[in-house]
Amino acid sequence: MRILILGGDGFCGWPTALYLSEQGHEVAIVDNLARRAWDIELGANSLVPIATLNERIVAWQELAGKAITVHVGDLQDYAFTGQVVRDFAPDTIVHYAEQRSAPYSMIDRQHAVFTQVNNVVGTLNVLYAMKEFAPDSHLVKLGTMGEYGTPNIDIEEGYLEVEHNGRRDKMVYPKLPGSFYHASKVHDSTNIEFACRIWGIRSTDLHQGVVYNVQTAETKRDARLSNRYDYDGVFGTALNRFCSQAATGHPLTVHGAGGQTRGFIDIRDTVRCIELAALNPAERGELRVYNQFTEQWSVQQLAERVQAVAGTMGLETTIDHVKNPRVEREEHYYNAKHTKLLDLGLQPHLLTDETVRDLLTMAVEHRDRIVLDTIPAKVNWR
Ligand code: NAD
Ligand code: USQ
Repeated sequence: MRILILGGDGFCGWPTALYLSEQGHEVAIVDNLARRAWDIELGANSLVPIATLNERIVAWQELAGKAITVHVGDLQDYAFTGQVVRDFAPDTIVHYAEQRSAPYSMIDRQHAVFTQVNNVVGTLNVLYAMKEFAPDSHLVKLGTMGEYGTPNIDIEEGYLEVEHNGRRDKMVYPKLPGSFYHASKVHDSTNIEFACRIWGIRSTDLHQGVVYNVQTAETKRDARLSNRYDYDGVFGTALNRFCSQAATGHPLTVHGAGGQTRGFIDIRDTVRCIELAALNPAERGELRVYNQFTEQWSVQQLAERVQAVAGTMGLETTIDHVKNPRVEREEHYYNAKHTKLLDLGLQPHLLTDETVRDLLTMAVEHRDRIVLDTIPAKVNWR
């Protein structure tokens, strides 16, 4: 297949590009390199050194003998986006290219506005480019489990059967996002559903949980292919962050009571889920929603897991219940369905002590690079 990966220089996009290229698909990347600029803005970095996008592409060509084309540009620029879609003529467009940090979106008004404009306008431009230049292509859009929030009923995959005053209907599952970032994903979902309904666009909206782990079989092949490892208080996410903290002797930063439960997925399963969605496209006019995670845990459970494995490696670790900078439920019901990707053939990598040990080993190896001041989560939701 011809697969265009928007956001292909990022944490999920880069390993996806390599994996799909390795499977024999023709892959092109679009990225405006904004993620690298946000590191500079925040004084943060990837725990594992990463090569430039150019160096990455050259290394992949050398090692795998496969070409990936790159288009550096911004999805907010419609002339650019339209031209890439027209020229590449993709079968599938995988859309990762958004500002994806909840804390970043909550820094202040400017960051909230930037996040929503970047994400919503970028996605609208992609939809218009598809309508104009590639009406039969399939949009595989990265949404988030955080669109649903933490309702007191089971979370379904996108839609809910409702009976009201004696009548029944299937409706989009109610949304309760937890940040202006998560809200931008809700706005995207609304726009995508509308575009499918009026223009016959085909789309799969993958409501992905928190991604953990860093490397895949392809990114491990050479240091120049390495994936990024975010650990800072703005872009770092729960499990990977706890491993980096254990490696530096920093207490594990559980927010408040730690009962916050989320769906999690290994990066190796992320790349496979994208392939499964691409190989089994939605019908014209159809918007499918798949919940893309494999297991659910509370942050307290994750911290205890990391603490236990770190202990076996001689890393003494404490767990700190820091005052929660976010406004979120710290104890709640959580039961989210996630069978549709399994039905398509996903064989999940469930979390093992070995994976936690790999992350800890990687973090210990590079711990001199950690900027200690960036570890605490300082962005306040209030
Ligand atoms: P990332 O920030 O590492 O990668 C996103 C990439 O998109 C970056 O390389 C960035 O430069 C690029 N980008 C952003 N705005 C752009 C624009 N306007 N034009 C062109 N390029 C642009 O993020 P990630 O962790 O790889 O996440 C990818 C997607 O998956 C996001 O949409 C995110 O919401 C979703 N997601 C991520 C996670 C996670 O835990 N990382 C979980 C669920 C969903
Ligand atoms: N948390 C801690 N301590 C930390 C970091 C996080 O207790 O040091 C808690 C948070 O308060 C939250 C939970 O862990 O309750 C998850 O936070 P996170 O930073 O790991 O992930 P989140 O902000 O939800 O965002 C990440 C990605 C985002 C994606 C989302 C999937 O950055 O792009 O959309 O995961 S989901 O959570 O399902 O919405």
